[in-house]
Amino acid sequence: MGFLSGKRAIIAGIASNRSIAYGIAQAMHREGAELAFTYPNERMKDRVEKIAKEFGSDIILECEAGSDESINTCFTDLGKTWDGLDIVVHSIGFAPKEELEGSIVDNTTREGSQIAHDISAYSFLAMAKAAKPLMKGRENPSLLTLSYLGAVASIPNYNVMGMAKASLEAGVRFMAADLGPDGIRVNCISAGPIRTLAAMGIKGFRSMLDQFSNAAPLRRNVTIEEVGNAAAFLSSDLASGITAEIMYVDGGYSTVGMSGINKAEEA
Ligand code: NAD
Ligand code: 0WE
Repeated sequence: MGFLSGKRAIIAGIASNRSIAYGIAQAMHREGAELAFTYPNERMKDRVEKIAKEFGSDIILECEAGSDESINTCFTDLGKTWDGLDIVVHSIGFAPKEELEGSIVDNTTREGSQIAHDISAYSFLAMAKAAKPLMKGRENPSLLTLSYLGAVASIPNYNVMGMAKASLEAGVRFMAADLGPDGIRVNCISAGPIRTLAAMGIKGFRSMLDQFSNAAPLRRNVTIEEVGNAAAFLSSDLASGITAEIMYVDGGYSTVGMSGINKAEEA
């Protein structure tokens, strides 16, 4: 019996089988959770439906992170199928592409900043608001979101997304304080860079992966399977004492002040 058997989870943010949310679905499915999935718009519906089937699920619901109506309808409809909910996974991030290159001071716009914060940070709170009635009174319910090192340290080109992730991580702490008395835990995984759709077309991503694997204590990149396993743990009764946590699944990269000899020199 898996450590999530009897748990019901809704997963937002699957776009492909390379998505971090896909790795999370794999791990949660393996550990016995029942899964529901969201898609942002009609264009993505068929893809998500196919992936849901892989995990034995036919619960797919529209959830556009920028719309309260869409988010509320999603959870109201989920409540018609499930009488309770144990796990919410928010694996959504977005900024207009032009915001993610060059000088943050020159290139960030008020509108771009609003979009980045709305979709990447506020939407986690909006989903918590809508999910709360279904989660109250369950055993060890929990919310989980995904962040990146750019929340706490500057990274070339990540720019306004770093500001949005800082807001997301602060939200994790405030939401944990607020929902803790109801028994609801709120946690975050800060993942190392992974080649997903959201990483496609980011200039120099290849060299970022190389830099990362040269400097990280584990001397390699991390996978969606590894993030998935940590997510399954944090969402399980095994983590019943853990809330407001930002857990790094990054091979130790974030703790290195200066990296040692690189791979080329090691060889
Ligand atoms: P991905 O492209 O597979 O997933 C991003 C998801 O966000 C997609 O499913 C997309 O549909 C969804 N999304 C975007 N705008 C939306 C909207 N308005 N409404 C609803 N959904 C919307 O990429 P990923 O790398 O798996 O990203 C998942 C999360 O992980 C993001 O929060 C990202 O910031 C974070 N993250 C990614 C990396 C990385 O290197 N890939 C590292 C650390 C954290
Ligand atoms: O959070 C992310 C991805 C964020 C992201 C990516 C895109 C690309 C397509 C947000 N919005 C968009 N909008 C688009 O139109 N990551 C952690 C991956 C990532 O993105 C970077 C990175 C890393 C790492 C962007 C610049 C620098 C590093």
